[in-house]
Amino acid sequence: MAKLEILIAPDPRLKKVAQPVERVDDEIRRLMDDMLDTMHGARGIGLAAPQVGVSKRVLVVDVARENEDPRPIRMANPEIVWESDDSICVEEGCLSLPDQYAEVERPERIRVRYIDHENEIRELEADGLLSKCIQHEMDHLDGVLFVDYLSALKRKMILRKLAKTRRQDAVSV
Ligand code: GNR
Ligand code: NI
Repeated sequence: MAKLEILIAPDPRLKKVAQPVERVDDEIRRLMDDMLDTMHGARGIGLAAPQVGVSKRVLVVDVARENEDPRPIRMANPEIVWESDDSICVEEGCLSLPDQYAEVERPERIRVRYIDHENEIRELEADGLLSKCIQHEMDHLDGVLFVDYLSALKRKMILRKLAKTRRQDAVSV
């Protein structure tokens, strides 16, 4: 497995709508494994392919705690087939928006249909952190970041701060 570079906002590649995969073959399986490696290395609980510059509808999540056995989930072409009427507001972070956090309201429970790493169609019902994380990753496949749920002013402040940090990093190396 290989670690990939995680794109940081603002980056136009994070704003694109990703393409469905035709089938999960060795190339996609390898991408999923590399994404899990990258995500675990960055101590994240989820990662979507656009975050590593691949415009495909592929995501991985693992909400196991560090003292628990890993529980990786690999998904291609995920679709929400049901969501609960009740929603909850939880603070989110994003590996593409380092050190930025904000509360986002989303449906509490979802049922998602996807293609797994063996190219089988599966369904999964999720609540709690897993539900939040899958929805956050699915947003990435449509070019949506959690800052897009904030006011335009808050979003601009966060993106300007990140752009400035990147310019400073660029001169100091
Ligand atoms: O690591 C992550 N933590 C997190 C916390 C609350 C809600 C969503 C997330 S996903 C994030 C990793 C990431 O950026 N995935 O795209
Ligand atoms: Ni994210």
